[in-house]
Amino acid sequence: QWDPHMVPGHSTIVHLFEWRWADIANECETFLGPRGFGGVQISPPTENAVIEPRPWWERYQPISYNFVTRSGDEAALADMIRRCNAAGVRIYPDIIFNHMTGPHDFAVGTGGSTAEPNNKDFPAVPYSMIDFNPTCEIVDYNDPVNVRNCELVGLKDLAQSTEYVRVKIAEMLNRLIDLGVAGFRVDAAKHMWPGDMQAIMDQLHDLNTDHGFAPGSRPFLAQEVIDLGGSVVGFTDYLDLGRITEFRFSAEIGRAFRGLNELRWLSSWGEGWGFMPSGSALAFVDNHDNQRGHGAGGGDILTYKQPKNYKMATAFNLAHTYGTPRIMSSFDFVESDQGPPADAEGNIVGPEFNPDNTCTNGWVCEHRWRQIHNMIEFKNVVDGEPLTDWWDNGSNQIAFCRGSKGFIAFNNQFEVDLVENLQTCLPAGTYCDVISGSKESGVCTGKEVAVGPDGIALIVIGNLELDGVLALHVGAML
Ligand code: LAG
Ligand code: CA
Repeated sequence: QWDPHMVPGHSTIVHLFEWRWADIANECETFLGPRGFGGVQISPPTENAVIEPRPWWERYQPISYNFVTRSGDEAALADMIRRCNAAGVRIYPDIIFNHMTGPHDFAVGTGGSTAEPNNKDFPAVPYSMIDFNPTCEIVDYNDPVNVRNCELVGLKDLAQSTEYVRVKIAEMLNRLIDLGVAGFRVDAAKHMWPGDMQAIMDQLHDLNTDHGFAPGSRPFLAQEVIDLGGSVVGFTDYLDLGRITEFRFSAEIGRAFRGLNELRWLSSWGEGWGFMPSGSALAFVDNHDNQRGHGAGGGDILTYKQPKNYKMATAFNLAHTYGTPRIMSSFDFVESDQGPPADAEGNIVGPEFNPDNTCTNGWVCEHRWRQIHNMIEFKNVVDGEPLTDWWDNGSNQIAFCRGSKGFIAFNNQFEVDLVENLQTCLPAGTYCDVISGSKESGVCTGKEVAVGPDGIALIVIGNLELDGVLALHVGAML
């Protein structure tokens, strides 16, 4: 299902990677809801195997379907979903049902459940040997049977072809739907047969009308299918089920905003680049895997570690009409396996906030960067408007309008300023650039731009400025 069921006036999913449920509830009420964010992708809520020294990826190793993790227990999860929905923010849990935890003789979970993974014995679900595919390793990505029925990095591969396994998975998803989630991010979808996934989805409840969903609403799906083109098992198998991660978006936007591909080529961005149809795509600059070299996308993925380029790429994603955008919100890391900020007992230590809204305690909180959350507002203001009036300088300076409601310009030209009279498509007046500042109490803390009666304005982005982007919208008219 393709509709994320967001509340009118809201858009965009933010992945609050490894956040605790209680912190997400507060974030919905104090920041995300008031600023028009559409929803949160949350880390997996199902109990996972405890792996020392607590890498982030232990959460991709389920041991039971109890909702108890380092992010909190079921009561905290339920409270968070209820409060986020009340704040106008939807919740999309990351769900792992391709596999259970991997090659260990004995494992203990974050809720105290135990399992003998090598014997495929998971009494807390319960699953036993007959619920798994025979052991084999994924070695050939051009063989659909190998990709779907063998083990991904040694993780015990569930047989979704059996009715018992389908029922256990559907029961778990239905408990989340009844708690009020709007849909799911489906981990490792590429490693499951589309027909088996369909059979599971057919067992799901409609979304819970007590949380404001229209009667008959079906759960949104963001299926994780890594497909950079040219593979035998690709996204096309999953088009009938729901949205799909468009990894070529991530790889190509990274190349463009690193200066490895001229921005002028972005004039045909989207299907024109061979991407999947806009209505099928989840569009992202980076995700929790490829920001640290896991998953796919190559070495040119942009992350918070390249802030200027990253803010430009994110602004482009949020200004463009292609796909449903998801933005990443990270914890700071040095090692790719490193887990979230935690105390000596391994309890996650949540973020605290500086006066300028940014995070402390080891959390990066890209979604709280002014240049990013102001672009969420831009996206909401220009909702439904077409992309028009593309301009470029034949190289790395570009601009476009969103109908008569928004205008954005980028300067990625090496050592050259952008100084041009450009068509903004906006009504005449003075506007606040929401990248270099914000409109606060009627005053602009950044650049002011005067738009003439013909819609033309002098646009200036110096090549040494902190942000190579300038954005105007009718909500930031002075
Ligand atoms: C995904 N999408 O399809 C997730 O986005 C990705 O983060 C998951 O891998 C993967 N599928 C399986 O759910 C992550 C890490 C892996 C990690 C795995 C299981 O990227 O590195 O594997 O979660 O925790 C780890 C070790 C492996 C080991 C395996 C089993 O890195 O070396 O073989 O655990 O013990
Ligand atoms: Ca599988």
